[in-house]
Amino acid sequence: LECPGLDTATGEEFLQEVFQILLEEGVRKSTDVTQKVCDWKEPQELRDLLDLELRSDGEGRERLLQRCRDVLRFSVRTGHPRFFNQLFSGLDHHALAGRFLTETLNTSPYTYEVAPVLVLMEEQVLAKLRELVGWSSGDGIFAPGGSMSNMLAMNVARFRRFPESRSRGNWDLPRLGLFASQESHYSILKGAALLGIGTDNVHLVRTDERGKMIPEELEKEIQRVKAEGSEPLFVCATSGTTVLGAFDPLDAIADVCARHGLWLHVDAAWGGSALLSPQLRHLLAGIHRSDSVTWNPHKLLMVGLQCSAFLLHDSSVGAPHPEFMLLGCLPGPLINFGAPCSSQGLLQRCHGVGASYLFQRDKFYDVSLDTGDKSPQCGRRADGLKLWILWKAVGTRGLAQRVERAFSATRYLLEQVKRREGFQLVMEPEFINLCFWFIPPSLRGQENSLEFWDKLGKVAPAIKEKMIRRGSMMVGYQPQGSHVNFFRQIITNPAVTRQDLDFFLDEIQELGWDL
Ligand code: ABU
Repeated sequence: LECPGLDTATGEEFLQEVFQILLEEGVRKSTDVTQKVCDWKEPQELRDLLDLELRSDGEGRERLLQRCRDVLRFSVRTGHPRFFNQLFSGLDHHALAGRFLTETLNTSPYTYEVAPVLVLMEEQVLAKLRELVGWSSGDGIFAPGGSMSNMLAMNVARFRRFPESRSRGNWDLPRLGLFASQESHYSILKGAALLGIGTDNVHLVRTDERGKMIPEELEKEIQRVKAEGSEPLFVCATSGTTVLGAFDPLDAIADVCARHGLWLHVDAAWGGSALLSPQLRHLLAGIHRSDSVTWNPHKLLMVGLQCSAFLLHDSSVGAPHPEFMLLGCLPGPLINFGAPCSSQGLLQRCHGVGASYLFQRDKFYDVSLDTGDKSPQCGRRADGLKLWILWKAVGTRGLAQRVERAFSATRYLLEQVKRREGFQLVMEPEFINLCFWFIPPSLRGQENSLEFWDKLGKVAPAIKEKMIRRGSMMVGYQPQGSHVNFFRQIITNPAVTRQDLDFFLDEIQELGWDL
């Protein structure tokens, strides 16, 4: 113990080299259109190549640097202009700088004392997102992904209606009813299971041919569920569904919720960023009438995984949950020394426990900045910093341009899909999700035959396999409702050019030609 147990000089030299590798392989090559999007290996081949076994002795510098290169080499280049596989893609240098800063700081923004800068940035970013929703007050917290943000919404909605459920659980609650559209994100079902509400109590409301929730069907479902003796609680509307990119009619849904006194949550994980664009924000008209919103800037704004904001309209203050006070009075590991907090926001009343080792009330600074108890998490990533730095770099206008460019790129591709023989739209896109089939020459003209759709459903997976093995690009496909497998093209990366989009269609045509 006489000397430090870490060799910092060698560590810094190693890091210098890793930074070079990151810049060369992780940033430059990963975004270079002349490089492959992925270097496909079968799992066992990759296991062998990576030499994954963890041994008793450590390895030398050169070997470790090679391992760092291998991580980048054999991973998918999500920043590549021809990676269209997910709702996230691209590489923003400023946001990446934010991610480096976050990683280097290695702290959790649960208290101001360990993360002063990050807590204030998070506060600012959340306030700005709320302002774009149309709220002048409220609360919020960053969560690990949109699914968790949606689950927070369900939990807060239940707590507001039944505050005693926090301590007593679900056992003496009425049977609750949750409502979301047939096209809603699967996290609503997962959340219902996780919170003990039960997936049987999630009522999937019919959508129209564009994938939008039908408000009259919502009304009918609520009436039906009430008649069966359940208590409707929560409606999740979706602004930008995962596959079709559909936007539910928020104003009409808000009317239904107001009539029945239901919590309205908007899952705008994907479409929320349209609020930045004066031309596109009409897609979310009525969002200001909601109680809570999920918004993932890591998708369309290219902030980097992960950055999911849970935004809450409620700005009521009240006494902490009795449990919070109780823990402050009893001896035990969670004793909260200091004066009990007299007023807390809904998020903190719902989740706060006041652990004595983090949230002491007798600190010398404004403890309302100790925001960690608003979250069910303890350790939490500081996901606001990278968005703050990106916002500083490009401004609100730059963020809006990013959204509008993605929209324009989709319109260009749409025109090309309509023009080219063999490409067939699933439907006119409302947003950035372009859904289409490629019909190989062997199937053309057979649209009325019995096997046509069966055979067409096998085309997208076959083309996808070929493109991954070739490493030329990546795009997602899925079946949806009565539609057999089709491609879902998503362009969020501003590095994508018209040439990339032409290449995209040429490549599908080439890979699917002989199927
Ligand atoms: N949360 C849904 C994201 C899935 C996708 O990237 O397609």
